[in-house]
Amino acid sequence: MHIVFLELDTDKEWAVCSLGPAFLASIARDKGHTAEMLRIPHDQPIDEITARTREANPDLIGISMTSRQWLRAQEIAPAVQPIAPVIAGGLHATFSPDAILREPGFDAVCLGEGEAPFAQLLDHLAIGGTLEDSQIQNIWVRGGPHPGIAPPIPEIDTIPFMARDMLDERWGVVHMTTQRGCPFPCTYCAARMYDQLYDGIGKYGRRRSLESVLSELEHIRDTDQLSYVIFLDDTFTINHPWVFEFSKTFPDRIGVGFSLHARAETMNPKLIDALARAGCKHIVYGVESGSERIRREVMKRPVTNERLIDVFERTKEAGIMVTANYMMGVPGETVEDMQATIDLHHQLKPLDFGYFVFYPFPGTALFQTCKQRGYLPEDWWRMPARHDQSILTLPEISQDDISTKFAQWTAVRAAAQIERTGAAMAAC
Ligand code: B12
Ligand code: SF4
Repeated sequence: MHIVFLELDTDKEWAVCSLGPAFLASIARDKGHTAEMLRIPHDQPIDEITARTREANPDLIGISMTSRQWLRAQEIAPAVQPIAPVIAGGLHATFSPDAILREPGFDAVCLGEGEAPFAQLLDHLAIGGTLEDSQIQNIWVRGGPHPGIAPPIPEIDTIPFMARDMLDERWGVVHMTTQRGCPFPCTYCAARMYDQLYDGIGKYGRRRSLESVLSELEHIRDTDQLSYVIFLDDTFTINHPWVFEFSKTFPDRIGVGFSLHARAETMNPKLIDALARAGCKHIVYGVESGSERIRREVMKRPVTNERLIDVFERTKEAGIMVTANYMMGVPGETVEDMQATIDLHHQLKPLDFGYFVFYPFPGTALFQTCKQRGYLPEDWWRMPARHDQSILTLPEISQDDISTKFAQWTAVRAAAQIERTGAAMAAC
């Protein structure tokens, strides 16, 4: 069978594609099937997409979806479905399966971790079965009953390495995951919802052995090109013994620079120094709010501003570039709270930063809050998941207040760019 995954670019082409299909393509190829990825630009007309898909001649079409990709998927799925059955998966599909199966164009949705159910589905289709007569846990077929959820794969070292041709990687910059799941309870975060999906069924949080991670990197270096590693784990710095061991071994066995995402609360000076010595060049920290009240009461992140400032300083002192991510427009936030985030940013002084208007991802605790309190518009699932405009009607702040703050952040960014350019010119 030939499986075609459509990678739906939204506002821009990301440097790396969805990782889910890269794992599933490996599974399919191990079983003797073929798989390819068609990258779909955000403005490609539907008839061209249909023509490309028809030319690829799929037996099954897979679409991986974040909430932002969902609107585009609604346009594309009905157009390609006459060519082959369409199955959706990914974060958004897992937490909004009923909304997806209500729309035309989707034959099935894969809930949660995809490797085992996808393998079973391929086995079933390969012997002449159909999606309709499949009865596979985690694969919810249109019109059928909820399929139930199987436990996640207990030992993630057994999952085959990603099929890297599906990721569109360039110049030897490779993307890696060393774990699945995150133990923290942030109320706005979609990633941690997997824990709730598997509550009472199995443990979603699992880390690969160091040996598995290093041998994948050595394999890439020996067979292709390896110049830099981007670790995409939600929080690379949980499980300190693992991270210290990694920091000792990585320079000798791999010896290239790398970047990672971390939660500031997990950092300490020893860990920062160990990572810097191992080749860490860049850390992305989620700060989210400058208001300790909002972090503590709304986001379930009871860290102090003082601690954040300290971690940022120590990271920079160790020679690691820092990016901070901020959010605005969460329930309970006031205009003063949003300003506190900008004020904290000026104290943290990261090299780079991202600023996002809060969007309530389905399945999260804050999504439930918004739903219960009537903050969500009725047709929220048909609206784009944007990061520059709020879809919520909040009692404390208006959509205009949020847009004004977003514009203020844009001005902060412009000023930072001018400052950087000035510093670079002065250094010349
Ligand atoms: C790596 C990453 C990226 C990468 C790759 C994206 C991707 N989808 O893989 C890049 C850099 C492109 C990216 C960009 C963005 N991301 Co991002 N990203 C992640 C991150 C940290 C890891 C994803 C990952 O590697 N997962 C590992 C794989 C194995 O898991 P998986 O994706 O769930 O896939 C499994 C199953 O879902 C299933 N499956 C997946 N696809 C399919 C398809 C089919 C057909 C089937 C059958 C099964 C299946 O099988 C897979 C294997 O088990 C997650 C956090 C997280 N833990 O999920 C955030 C996350 C997915 N990103 C998020 C967001 C918000 C964004 C951005 C909007 C960022 C921004 N603010 O601009 C953009 C949007 C990208 C887009 N195109 O829409 C949110 C999405 C929330 C939501 N409900 O939509 C997450 C959950 C972060 C968060 N904490 O909330 N991101
Ligand atoms: S630490 Fe990051 S990945 Fe983990 S729950 Fe919080 S926001 Fe999500």
